[in-house]
Amino acid sequence: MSQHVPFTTNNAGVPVESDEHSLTAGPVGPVLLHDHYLIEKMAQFNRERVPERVVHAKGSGAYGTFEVTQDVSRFTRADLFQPGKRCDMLARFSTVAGEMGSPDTWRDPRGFALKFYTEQGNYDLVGNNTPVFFVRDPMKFQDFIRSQKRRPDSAVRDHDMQWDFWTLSPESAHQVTWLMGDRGIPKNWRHMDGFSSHTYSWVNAAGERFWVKYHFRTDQGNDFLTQAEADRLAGADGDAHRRDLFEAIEGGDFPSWTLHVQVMPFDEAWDYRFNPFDLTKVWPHGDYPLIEVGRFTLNRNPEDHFVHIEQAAFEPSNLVPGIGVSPDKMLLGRIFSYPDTHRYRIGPNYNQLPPNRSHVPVHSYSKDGPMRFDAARTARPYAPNSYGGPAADPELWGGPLGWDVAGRMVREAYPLHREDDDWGQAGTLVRKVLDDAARDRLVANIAGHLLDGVSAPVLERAFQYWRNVDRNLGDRVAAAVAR
Ligand code: HDE
Repeated sequence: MSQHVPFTTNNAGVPVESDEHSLTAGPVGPVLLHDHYLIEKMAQFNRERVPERVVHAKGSGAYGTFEVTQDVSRFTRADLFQPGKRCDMLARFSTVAGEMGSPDTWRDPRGFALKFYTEQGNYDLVGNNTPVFFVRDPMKFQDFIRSQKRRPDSAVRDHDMQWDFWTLSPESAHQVTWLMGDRGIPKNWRHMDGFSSHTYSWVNAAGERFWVKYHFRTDQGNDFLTQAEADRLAGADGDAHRRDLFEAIEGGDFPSWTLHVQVMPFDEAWDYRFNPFDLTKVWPHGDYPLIEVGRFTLNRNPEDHFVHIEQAAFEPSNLVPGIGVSPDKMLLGRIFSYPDTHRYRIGPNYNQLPPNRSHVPVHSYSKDGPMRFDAARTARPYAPNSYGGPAADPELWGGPLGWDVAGRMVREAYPLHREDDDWGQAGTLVRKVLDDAARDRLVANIAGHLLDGVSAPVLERAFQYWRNVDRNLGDRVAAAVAR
């Protein structure tokens, strides 16, 4: 019994004459230019790619649902976090430095990008699986990334370059300790936590402001791969993490994460013992305990990876009423950078594409541009107008969300707090959080990395870097490299 299959059409819906044979002048004659279906196929193929993300190029994701489980309305008026609320969402996980086809199990932080389709538009939280970052000023980000990517001459990655940058940037110590430890290669994306990393601000209905950090704790439990397991998988199955997430969801085993926040009262920030906006620091849970907010569950694979994941455009600038930025310079830099990259990578109308479309009506005044899909919502495309066009409603935001600023313009480090040093929290992680076995793996991972092409004077600086984190750790690394 023959199954019904649709007949092939060209992109305009017109039935095509053949899937296999181009139009020629006789069986041995030249291919004819007016075979426009052949031309359409070749031309479309040449345009199948959009530029890959300059960082976080390799990744994948899924759709899901976020639901509030606890009442945090005393801290924020954000609609999506009010008791009883649920919303659709999209998550994308990624490695940072590798290209689109790179192995999922390379040692690297993992991106943890979330988009919540709220009743007040899209809210994006674009974090990592680490609570801290390598640098604390957006001015250093491009240099940092270049030190981790390929050399201009050989086009291969170079550990000497990586350690050169790290050892000259002591603020990287905390994040590099995470990276070289077990969390540097999660077993898969389902078995890792996610963090906002940055401090954000929240404001409640009464106008009281708070500083918050987000923690998404995996309900599957944290798990990791050893360097040897990861190296094997990198060759055997470069898409191991992609495959794992897709197959888990396909099989009905839906992964979930529980959202907690740390909340700092607004006025405590200014004389806290270290700068609470410094992205290289965590807030000790003893000072600011975790408060549960809700849970998200991923339950739907995208029907088309390119449409829903490659074209997904996450942007920390997508903030909704009740949630604002903080004085974290990295966050402020990112507020500019992401929409800019989307306009370049996908096009100025990227917000009309399926993964990026708001689930509530858009009443913006923007119009036209390449690939415009939505008609302008108003016949009078300017504000203010007296013909019923959209008008901003300041009440929705309840006033500007920010902090008082004064002073002259400077290019300086953050003002010093009492405990701002670069090594302390990395040392605490090594001494107090890791057990003996995890410390042994940390030494082995660092030494293995250093033995792969790191030379003097960078090597000596690397030993000192680890001695600064923890004297004993540094000595053990030096001994392991000398062996
Ligand atoms: Fe990103 N980052 N980043 N980043 N980042 C991008 O945006 C950038 C930073 C993160 O799954 C880019 O769409 C700057 C911290 C994730 O689509 C780009 C700075 C954190 C993703 C960009 C940072 C992140 C990106 C590349 C320093 C964790 C993938 C393509 C000021 C808290 C999102 C794109 C996805 C992607 C810029 C630092 C996380 C170029 C300038 C810190 C998860 O715009």
